[in-house]
Amino acid sequence: MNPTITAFKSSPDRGKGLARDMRVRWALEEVGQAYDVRLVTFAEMREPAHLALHPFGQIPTYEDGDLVLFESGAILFHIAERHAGLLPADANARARAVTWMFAALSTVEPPIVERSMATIVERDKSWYEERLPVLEGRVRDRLGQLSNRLGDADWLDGAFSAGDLMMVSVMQRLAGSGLVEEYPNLAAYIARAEARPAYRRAFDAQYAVFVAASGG
Ligand code: GTB
Repeated sequence: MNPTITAFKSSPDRGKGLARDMRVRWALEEVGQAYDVRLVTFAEMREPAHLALHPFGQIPTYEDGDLVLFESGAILFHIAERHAGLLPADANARARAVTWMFAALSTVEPPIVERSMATIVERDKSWYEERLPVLEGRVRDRLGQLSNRLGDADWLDGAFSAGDLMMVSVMQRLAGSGLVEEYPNLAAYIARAEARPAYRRAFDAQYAVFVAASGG
């Protein structure tokens, strides 16, 4: 039996691959694990059947036999632990890769999401023009630090790992903002990750959902 993940039946990002099922799809593609997808509407996400899988009524979830997981970080970590390809064999290198996963989720993603949410829900507020530069400053702080650490390397710590997958995923939400382009090594890092065949397969699979939902 393949694991089953959930994803938006109709993603608000209109096929751009920004919803968090994308990082799970990408991880599964990287390790060569086939998977099934159950598409859910916003209404279905509030129903008891989905809340039994995800207490906060969100996507993605992950089901494999008796195991039910939510939180993209926990799901990615589980996939990376169970399969070769996303975490190094060496114990210390493995711990560092996990550290980058946490850094992506706890240190880099929050200011990016805060900025993104402001552009969606605060655009018509009186404070928006004043607040946006503050939020973008916080994003720039993190991108600058990450850029300094990455330097000329291809990946954050040796070979591509779950840490890179998560870090690239969180930065993708800045697409169209122009912020990543201020750090050419980060822009190249994201492009390098997006050129991976596993990423392309994952992207195409979620894009096919958008095409189908739009009647294409
Ligand atoms: N911490 C959780 C995780 O990492 O799994 C967060 C999960 C989460 O935020 N899920 C979102 C969700 O289910 C979808 S991915 N939202 C519905 C709800 O809360 O009711 C976040 C997302 C949504 C849309 C875009 N977009 O349109 O660009 C990007 C990202």
